[in-house]
Amino acid sequence: MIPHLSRRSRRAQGALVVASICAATLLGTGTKDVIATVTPPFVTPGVLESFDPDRASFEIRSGDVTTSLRRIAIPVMPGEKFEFEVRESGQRRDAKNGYRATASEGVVKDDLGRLVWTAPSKPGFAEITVYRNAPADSISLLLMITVPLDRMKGTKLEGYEVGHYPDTPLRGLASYQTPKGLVRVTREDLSRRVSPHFELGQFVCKQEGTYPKFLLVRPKLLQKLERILEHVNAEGIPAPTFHVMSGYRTPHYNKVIGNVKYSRHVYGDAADVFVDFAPADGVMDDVNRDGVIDMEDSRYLATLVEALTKESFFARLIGGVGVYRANQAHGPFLHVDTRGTRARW
Ligand SMILES: [Ca+2]
Ligand SMILES: [Ca+2]
Ligand SMILES: [Zn+2]
Repeated sequence: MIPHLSRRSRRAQGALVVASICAATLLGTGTKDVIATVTPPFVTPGVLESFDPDRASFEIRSGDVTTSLRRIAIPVMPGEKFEFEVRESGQRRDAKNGYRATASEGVVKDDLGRLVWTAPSKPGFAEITVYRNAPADSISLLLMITVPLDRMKGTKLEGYEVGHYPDTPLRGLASYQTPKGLVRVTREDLSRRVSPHFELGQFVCKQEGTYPKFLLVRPKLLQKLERILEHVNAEGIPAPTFHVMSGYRTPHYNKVIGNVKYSRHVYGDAADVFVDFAPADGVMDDVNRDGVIDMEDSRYLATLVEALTKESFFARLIGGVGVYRANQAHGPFLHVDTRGTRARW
């Protein structure tokens, strides 16, 4: 026992032990949706005081993505001209303001603060770091140079089953256009950090198959997950990351599991997530602290997301929120996406 813990914390620690035993036993009786009972208080408020949102005091803007996260992954096509700018207090900044940018491959050209970097012709990963001198700060961009989808042989990309994207985008919407390329992922790439609290491996499709695998993860989804995670921690629910039950899905896998054709998962901006820290047992934690793990925990996470929609920053990440109950295959979870329009279910 750590001596400086308060009596309340000690009690809570004891509860955690009890809870982990209970949570390991799935209940076969009672309410169908309740998968486990726990002894409250299940989650100790403020356990993860060390949670750091890892945001810089300036922003990077590229296209419709504006972010202050100190790390974010962005997919680009081979040879694509990637344009971005540095912004602080709503103004574009450049070298005169003490900013500089370096790239692991190639050079970042600075045209009066309009920064341009040309992606290599070979798929893989590259990194751009933007530094500010005083006060010292930086943002790292992980550029994921994708493999063009026109290199598919039948329904496969380098032997990996991708399947068919819908022939026409839903209602002609740009967000439902077939992606131009997918990120090639080897086993070594799984631990690549795509944002402060998420790794590439968390978004790999759950389908069978050997490496390399292919996926897509969009920066807006990462921004949304990071903001929700920050808010969850601020509410006293300890979560170093989310358990991503399902991130990217190939159209092939999406069809196999019987999901709707136009699922946001195949477009790389949806994730089915839950908090799984206390205990980390592959099942949602009792985040609403009512002593049971059920759909109400998903619903509670949804209310936290709802509260964020009032923020102008979060409004740019608008999309779907779906609350799911447990079944034989999985515990309760929350679906989030950034489809561009509001959707709730
Ligand atoms: Ca858990
Ligand atoms: Ca609960
Ligand atoms: Zn989903």
